[in-house]
Amino acid sequence: MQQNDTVTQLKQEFLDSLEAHFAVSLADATDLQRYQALAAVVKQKIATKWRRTKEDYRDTGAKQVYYFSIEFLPGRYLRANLLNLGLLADTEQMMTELDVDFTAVMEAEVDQGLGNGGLGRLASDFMDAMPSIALVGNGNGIRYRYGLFRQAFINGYQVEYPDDWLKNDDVWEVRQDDEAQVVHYGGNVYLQDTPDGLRPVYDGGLDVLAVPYDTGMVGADNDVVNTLRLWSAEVPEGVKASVSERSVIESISGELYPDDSNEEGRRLRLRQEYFFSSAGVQNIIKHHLADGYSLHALPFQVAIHINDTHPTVVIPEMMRILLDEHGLGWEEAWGITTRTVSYTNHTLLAEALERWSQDLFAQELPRLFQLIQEIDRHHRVSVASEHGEDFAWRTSPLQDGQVHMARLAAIGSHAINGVAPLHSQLLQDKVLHDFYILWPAKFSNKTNGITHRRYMHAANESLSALIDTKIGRDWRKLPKDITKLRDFNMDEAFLRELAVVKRQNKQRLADWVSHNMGIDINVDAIFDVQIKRLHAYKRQLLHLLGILTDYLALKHDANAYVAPRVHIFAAKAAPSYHYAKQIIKVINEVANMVNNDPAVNDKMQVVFLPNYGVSLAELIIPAADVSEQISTAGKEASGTSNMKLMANGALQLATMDGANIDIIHAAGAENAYAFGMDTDTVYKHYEQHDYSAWDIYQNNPKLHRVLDALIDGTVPNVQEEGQAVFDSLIRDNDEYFVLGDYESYVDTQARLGQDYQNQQAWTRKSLANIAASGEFSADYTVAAYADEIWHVPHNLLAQQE
Ligand code: 26M
Repeated sequence: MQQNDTVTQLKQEFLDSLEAHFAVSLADATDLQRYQALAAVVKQKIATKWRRTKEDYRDTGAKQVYYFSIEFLPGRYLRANLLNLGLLADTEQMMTELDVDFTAVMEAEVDQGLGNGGLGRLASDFMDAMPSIALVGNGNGIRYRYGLFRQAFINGYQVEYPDDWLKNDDVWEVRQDDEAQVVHYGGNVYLQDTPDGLRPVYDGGLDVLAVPYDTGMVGADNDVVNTLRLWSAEVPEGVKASVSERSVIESISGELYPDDSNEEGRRLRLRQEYFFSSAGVQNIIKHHLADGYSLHALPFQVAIHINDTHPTVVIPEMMRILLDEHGLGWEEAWGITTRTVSYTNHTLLAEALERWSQDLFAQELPRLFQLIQEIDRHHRVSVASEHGEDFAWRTSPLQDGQVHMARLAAIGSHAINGVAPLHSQLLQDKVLHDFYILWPAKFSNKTNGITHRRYMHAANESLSALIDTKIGRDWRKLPKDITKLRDFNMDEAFLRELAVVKRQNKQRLADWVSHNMGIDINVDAIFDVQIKRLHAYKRQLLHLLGILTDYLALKHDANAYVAPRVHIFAAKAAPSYHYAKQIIKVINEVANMVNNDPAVNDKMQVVFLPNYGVSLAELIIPAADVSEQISTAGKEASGTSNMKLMANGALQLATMDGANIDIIHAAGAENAYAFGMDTDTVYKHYEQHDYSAWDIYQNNPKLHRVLDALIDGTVPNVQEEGQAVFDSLIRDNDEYFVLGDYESYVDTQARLGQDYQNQQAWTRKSLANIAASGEFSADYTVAAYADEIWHVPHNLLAQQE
């Protein structure tokens, strides 16, 4: 066995840590103890770099970026941290030498799920990218006591269990008592004349102590460790709170809201938004002043970015601090605030644009409400003369008894961006058009990105290693360099090796499915993957209609040609989203029917993996052949699983929506399967009211039969749910144009199935996707934010197009 000093030292540290923490030998230690002991060793290595980074930022007076997000979705840290520290290979070797199952050790770590989906995971990808390009950027969010629910299926129905993620302590976090902040809610507020001008006087209300827990965000192959700060709600010291008062306070960081789309106007949710926004801003300003800077220097020292509208209250909160606590005038405070804050929009769905009842808002945050009234007044005055009363009305934060958060964010920030070119265009043309008229220069696009480190180098180690053998390792620092792989697309030996890697990854997933679900899936079949939140607009239903089409074809004609496929779903539905849960039930029943029918079994299987999250994504994505990205055009802001799947060599079956468009463009149209209506067609139907699901149903016999299968007992055990799905399509005229895209979808699937049979040609297309994935690295995304919005330095080398 090869001797390596790092491995020898690591081994000693690991064994010492086991003894120090648990007083056990390796042989007697559980996987959890092994995990915690190893994590403690890693944390020690991070700590030195972390301290130095913090000292360096303080000593150089570097401008700081703060990324405010109501969600972060980190998943597991151990493997990603080892990778970024350059210790993954050595740790693997150590575990081999010790005869320890390293996978089992890593799986003992809890998957930290303090987010719902794309938005939260994007925030965590940015937390990986920022230190990796030596950008001074920190996260600011909520340390929910319970994260997103754990999902199980019982009789095909989704059942939710609490996510008690702190049961075993979080090894990575550091509680920072001396950084705690008081956040105030409710009560009455009066303005009193004082020698310094009008000052608010508070009467009653609730004080909550925000205690931060910091986690080091480790840069890849450098010495930078940034900070993710998550706030926890506690009773302030010295306050005598009754049991019920205590529980009101602690509920503020008690649990993550499991809904990522519907505006759910709950009081507690507003309290959560204010909680981390206020604690974060107070803390930032406190440090800014302690470091000796003037408040006027704030926009030069600090950039606050708000991830969607959930932290929009930072705008009035900053005004409150500058006006009430530091006596600045309105205009100077407004200038400082707007030049500090920037805003990203993440949705085009009208029902997801946040609005709060003014009554509720005024009860919970009375002083902020006064300030929003003042912002509203200033806004109306400044736009009415030039653009008219109606325009002023439409764009005002306060309208019809509601506070419109996107309007407030647009008015109170100096930059507004969408997350893919189409999305940014639609923001300018439709959703935020009035604001674009007012301030065109505020608007830009910043296409989302992903971290290849987690989704490729860590989750698909053998793929990255194989690529290294062809183009060296520099592409890991400069992801666009992966285009050099294109030189090898005629290298047949290489294509075979790529296919071997894919097959191993498919086998790994098949083993998991066999072990956890008792279903043996065919690794020679196409792994056709759709993994994302369950939403009507994402159209898992279209995929399901495709499955039923194949099923009925095989049942009615034993000689029908259907390329063997394993359909793989994973998705959580919001607990209150009844329709989404009905779709889950129908998919599960179809899966049961198909998987237990020997007449079709060798041609098709359907598996719905429970409890989708970051860790399951890391298992599924490397195994995917096909990436289903089939949202109604104009609905998906960007998508990010599309990028992760592409980087792992899956071919897109996709509508021209969100970043799908850019992925198809980068990979080449011949290396993807685009289908369906485009955005213009969708909008024309809206304008002309000429879409008829009924007509499509009547005129397409194949589709007719598929839909009838939902309600005539063909699919068993879905009396109610099958009818509900049928009604949404036919009676309610199919809001998301599933039937309108059906024909195009099944035709494209058929062509794809044919193409897959030529393995070499298919692998060449797969290679084209991998080789084009570099531009979707979050390193570039974050660098673009840094250059164009935050105005902070970084060390990512600018690259030629
Ligand atoms: C709202 C209020 C209070 C608490 C939470 C929310 C909330 C949380 C998440 C609302 C929406 C949330 O998520 C929306 C989301 O995930 N959007 C997705 O963002 C991705 C990253 O930009 C895009 O790739 C997806 O297209 C977009 O759907």
